[in-house]
Amino acid sequence: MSLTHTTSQALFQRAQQSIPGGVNSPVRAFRAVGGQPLFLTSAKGAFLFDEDGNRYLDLINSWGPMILGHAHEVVEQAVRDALPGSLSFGAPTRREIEMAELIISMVPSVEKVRMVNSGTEATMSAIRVARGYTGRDKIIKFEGCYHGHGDSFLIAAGSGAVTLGVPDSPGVTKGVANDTLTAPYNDLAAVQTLIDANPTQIAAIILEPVVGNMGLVPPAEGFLQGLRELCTKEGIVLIFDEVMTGFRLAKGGAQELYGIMPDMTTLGKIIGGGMPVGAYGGKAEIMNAVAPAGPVYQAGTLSGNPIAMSAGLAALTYLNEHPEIYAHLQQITDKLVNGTRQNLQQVGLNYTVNQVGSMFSLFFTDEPVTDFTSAKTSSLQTFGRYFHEMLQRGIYLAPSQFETLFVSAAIANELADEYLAANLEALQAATA
Ligand code: KE4
Repeated sequence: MSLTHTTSQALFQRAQQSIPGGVNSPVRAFRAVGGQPLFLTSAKGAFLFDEDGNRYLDLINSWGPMILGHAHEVVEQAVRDALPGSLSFGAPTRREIEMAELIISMVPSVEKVRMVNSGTEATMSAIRVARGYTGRDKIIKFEGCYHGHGDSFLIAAGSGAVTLGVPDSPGVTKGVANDTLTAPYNDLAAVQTLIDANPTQIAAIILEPVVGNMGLVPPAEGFLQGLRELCTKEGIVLIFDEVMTGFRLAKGGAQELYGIMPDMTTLGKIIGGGMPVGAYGGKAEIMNAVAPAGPVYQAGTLSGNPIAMSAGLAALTYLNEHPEIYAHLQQITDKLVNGTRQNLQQVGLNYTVNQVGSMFSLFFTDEPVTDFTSAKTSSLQTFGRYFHEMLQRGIYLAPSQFETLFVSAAIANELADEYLAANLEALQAATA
């Protein structure tokens, strides 16, 4: 049965007349996998519905936020309750205090937190604060990690940047690029070399404590602890970018899972329950450098927006009060990953599958994937064929090899079976 996409195709033609590339975020355009993007109309639980009436099992979940599943009653009701009170004031509200207090109670290292409107705003602001707090200019990031589209991060960036072949984007000035040093992920020696070559000049090291943006790459044994020790020794601010991992890998994110305390944490995605919310926080001593408490300026018209806070508070409160969700996510994702490995064996393939909690990636390479270089040994052509074979079977994957999949609590065992049946057929078809 071949799904038809005629309405999506017509909408995509029309969209390209008024929106660059027809999309409001590049990775959505299917450039990495070929074909044309689907235009969606609605979603409920584990399913998405497109303009042609097709139903898909969702393994992106809006790139992470929809951990409870789509249109969850608790989040929807919270938004309905907030709507009559106007959408925005641009003045402080009680809900922002409740949100800050809840984040501080859930994320081990956060003593103070500032709300913003996206993960990019959170990471841009966090490095500015680290630079202002230390008086130093340079930062270290890791090849293949993505921290949003801030100029300082579009150097050897992952996610959509590498998917589109622009890991170093035009428009980023040499001055900015000179202050961003890069090292291979999981390579402590390379970090030490950069520190030795730039004594007392490095303000921050920022990383995805579990990488999602080159596909899923876990931290090697001792990597996070090693970075923690280096930063403590050198007076460098250690920033965990938990925009993806925050509230997903545990209530307290990767820092809870691995027991490592960063100096600052950036958050996004799940924090807004599907609404545009980001946040950055950390040690009070550092966060007190943020205006108006301190001199480092950062602002936002819609920061702490009452509707967005209502959605985020509902989602985080539900996760905080239902820790059994994390056990369910682990069980379902283990089933998906173990089943995929069995399918690979059945079709005689030795591809790599990486997983941490409810995030996983199938890499179309026989090599272990531990950093950007090894991730890039994947066959993008075979991945593209596999992506469309799964789409035709009603499974909606991330349209890029260099993205992770996100499991939602709405995916139950029988849906995992549906995924695995499609996975076996799609692997056979894509590699025939
Ligand atoms: P946003 O500005 O997109 O809210 O967050 C940027 C960001 C920061 N840090 C990490 C670790 C991230 O993964 C992201 C954004 N993730 C991508 C998915 N790889 C968002 C999807 C997109 O770009 O459309």
